[in-house]
Amino acid sequence: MDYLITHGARADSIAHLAWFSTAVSVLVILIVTALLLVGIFRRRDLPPPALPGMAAIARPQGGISWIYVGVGITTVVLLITTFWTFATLARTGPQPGPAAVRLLITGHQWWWEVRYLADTPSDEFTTANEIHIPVGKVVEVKLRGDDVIHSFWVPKLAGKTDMIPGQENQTWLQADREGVYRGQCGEYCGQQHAHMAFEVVASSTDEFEQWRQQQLQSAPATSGAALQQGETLFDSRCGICHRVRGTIAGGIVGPDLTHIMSRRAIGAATLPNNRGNLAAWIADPQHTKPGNLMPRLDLSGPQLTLIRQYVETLK
Ligand code: HEC
Ligand SMILES: [Cu+2]
Repeated sequence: MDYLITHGARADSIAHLAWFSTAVSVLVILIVTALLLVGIFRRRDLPPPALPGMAAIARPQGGISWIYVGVGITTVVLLITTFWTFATLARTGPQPGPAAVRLLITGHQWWWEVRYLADTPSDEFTTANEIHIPVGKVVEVKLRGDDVIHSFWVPKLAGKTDMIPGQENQTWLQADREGVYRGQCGEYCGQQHAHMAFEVVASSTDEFEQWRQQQLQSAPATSGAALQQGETLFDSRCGICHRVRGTIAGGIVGPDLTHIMSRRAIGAATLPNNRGNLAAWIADPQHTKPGNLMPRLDLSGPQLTLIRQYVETLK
């Protein structure tokens, strides 16, 4: 989350300006403190009092020149900061070239819907809370808000852009090196705002393409009585809110679960995606993320196991 050490063109120019203004601010505090201490402790020979017991009123010579110097230095520093800010805006605003990947990201309380856009509809798909991008390529990001205002923020790659209901904003990203970058909602949006996070996985073009092809697939048909039972239960208890492409589960209230097992985390980067956390989440999502919009479904132990086993096939 450290925004002063960045790994993408867009965040880099913001970071340089941030370092400059931080350095200037620290310098100003040091200089003012030093001058104050000098003012306090410097001995000065005052003229003798005109009346016994009274201090003389005297205007010390040369004080006004400090004001001129101070105003001069401040003006220069502010002008530098102003033009540097203009230059940074010019560099970070417009997208630097054609996009290799186009995304439409919608902020929901409290998770991220991520749609990969394409010219051919069959090349489009929807996922959630984990964004894969090819390294070194420009990624165009359209942003929408579903319920309240959220803000899309990946500190190491780009500054914040708001996601506003009824309005489409646009931003772009570019990662200079492979890695996993954490993103966070940057605009207070309710009870679970702090647990509205996501991850950007930047990988080589080949790896990205492999991931994309895999995400385009529908869920495989289930085989075996237990898994089929799990799927039926899932369809009736979960399918109203979650979509699993290739099945009758078609809900869009919650994240698309077609490839949930390919994701590193659940609950919008709240818990690592492993068997224990997955079971705990399905059993009682309100325990780990109180107030989130997936209700506790009061499943029996065997039902929970059947559903969990089915969900684990969604790779
Ligand atoms: C009333 C709608 C609703 C129902 C019913 C529902 N969910 Fe959810 N589910 C959600 C919402 C909303 C979220 C996102 C919560 C968040 O992260 O804030 C979610 C999140 C999840 C996640 C985490 C996904 C991710 O990418 O982080 C899993 C897994 C999940 N649900 C499984 C299930 C299963 C299994 C069932 C059925 C037993 C179920 N859900 C029933 C609405 C629902
Ligand atoms: Cu938010």
